[in-house]
Amino acid sequence: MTGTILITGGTSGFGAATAYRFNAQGWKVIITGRRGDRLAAVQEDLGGPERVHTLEFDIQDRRATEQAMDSLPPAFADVDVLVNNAGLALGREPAHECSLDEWETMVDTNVKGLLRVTRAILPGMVERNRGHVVNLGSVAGNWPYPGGNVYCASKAFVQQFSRAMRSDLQGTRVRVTNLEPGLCETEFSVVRFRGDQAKADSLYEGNDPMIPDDIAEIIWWVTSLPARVNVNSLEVMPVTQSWGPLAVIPVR
Ligand code: NDP
Ligand code: 8X3
Repeated sequence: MTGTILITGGTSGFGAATAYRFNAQGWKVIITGRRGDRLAAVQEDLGGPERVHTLEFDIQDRRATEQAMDSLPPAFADVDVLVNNAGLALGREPAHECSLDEWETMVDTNVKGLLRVTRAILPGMVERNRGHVVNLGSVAGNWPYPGGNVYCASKAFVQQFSRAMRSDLQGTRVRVTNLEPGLCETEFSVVRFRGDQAKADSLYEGNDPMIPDDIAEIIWWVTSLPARVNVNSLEVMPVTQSWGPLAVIPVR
């Protein structure tokens, strides 16, 4: 089967890897992001404008997002798979020391951006009675950790929104999956540590993290299962990662 996939955040990491994975299977690909040079490079690499349509906008901007979704040319307008992937974490400080601006950036991107794109694309899927929304949740939506605060909360939102959307879509053939990865080496940590590459590298070094192709393969798998099957949620970690004990420490 081939079709059209829209991937938000297609300029790096999971999004770019997913664009390559689906392109290799003959799918038409729409990628979005703020970095126009990256969008152009992926488009050129994957066969040009007939195979890849690019949309350059900031997903925090509601009007720009709606305009971008409305601008899809007819050849790319019937989206079969939507991967709500654009997102970020900013900082690892405890809640009482965090920047309110950074908290709002995470909410505007991970929560509001995802809602805006979904609201624009979902009606067409329901009308055509086919489609699959894959949301990028995270282990952070399942398990709290120190310094995760708003990032964890944003991914918990994505998890529950995915489930609730499934309930709304019952009776249609539109599928919803919340994919919940753990440690995977992308630009995610450089962004989180505000450009500190050494700090980001130290998180991955020696830990054999997952790589973006692993996630792209999982997205390919969940979307190519028989149409009767819906993977509701899927948590994946590198073998090197698991849970820690609940913490008990004396109060000061
Ligand atoms: P990357 O930093 O490599 O990619 C993030 C993507 O999101 C980029 O394409 C970026 O595009 C896009 N993006 C971020 N902010 C905006 C914005 N304001 N407007 C438009 N696009 C935006 O990270 P990952 O590939 O790792 O992350 C992808 C998703 O997976 C995120 O939602 C993340 O939370 C989640 N995730 C990541 C994990 C990991 O360990 N890496 C684990 C679990 C979940 P551009 O900068 O060009 O705008
Ligand atoms: C990214 C995984 O553990 O850094 O969503 O929050 S984690």
